[in-house]
Amino acid sequence: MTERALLVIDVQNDFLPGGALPVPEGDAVIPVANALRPHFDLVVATQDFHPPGHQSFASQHPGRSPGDVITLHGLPQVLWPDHCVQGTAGAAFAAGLTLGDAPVFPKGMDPEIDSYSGFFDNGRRHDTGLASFLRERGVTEVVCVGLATDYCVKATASDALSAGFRVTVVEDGVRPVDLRAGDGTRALAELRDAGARLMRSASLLGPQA
Ligand code: VGL
Ligand code: ZN
Repeated sequence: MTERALLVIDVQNDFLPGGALPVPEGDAVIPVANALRPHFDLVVATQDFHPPGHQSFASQHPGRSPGDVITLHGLPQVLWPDHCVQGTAGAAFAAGLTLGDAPVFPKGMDPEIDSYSGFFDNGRRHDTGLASFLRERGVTEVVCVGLATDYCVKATASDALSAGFRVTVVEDGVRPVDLRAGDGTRALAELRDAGARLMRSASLLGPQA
């Protein structure tokens, strides 16, 4: 039985330098994900996959700018540049990323609600099926790499903990947006306090891994 799965979170062109919502050094997670992949029997990718006109886009809120925070259906919502729109190159996985036949769990398709986590949308209204998919395959631990530490990695790892998985976040395999300086560092500290293990990829690639 597969016990550990690698979760490759939102490693998409729009989150890379030069993309619509660039994560500083976002491309640095690609070689880490590629190096870890052969060490796992099961690899799963999440994909931010918004329809045009998604309500998380600042462009849908006249007078607002990316980075502003509004209330959307009762939830705080950071407004973003248009990004990861279905069918665009920006939504595609990074060219250098090797995913093989990894199943893909798309999220963020409901135009009215954002979805940082690969498990649930931000209002926990819609379950992507990822938790049951992993459980059915005997997964007890998820190892997280991808983008961005302070949004989708944080939400996905946190929901994985809530769902009862052991969670490892690969420190050198994630990068933050850091809208506010220190957001990424704080996100990792919060995940650690919630029970996640933080590890460097080198220790997962070692002979004991
Ligand atoms: C993400 C902001 C908006 C992410 C997705 O993948 O971390 N961040 N949509
Ligand atoms: Zn998004």
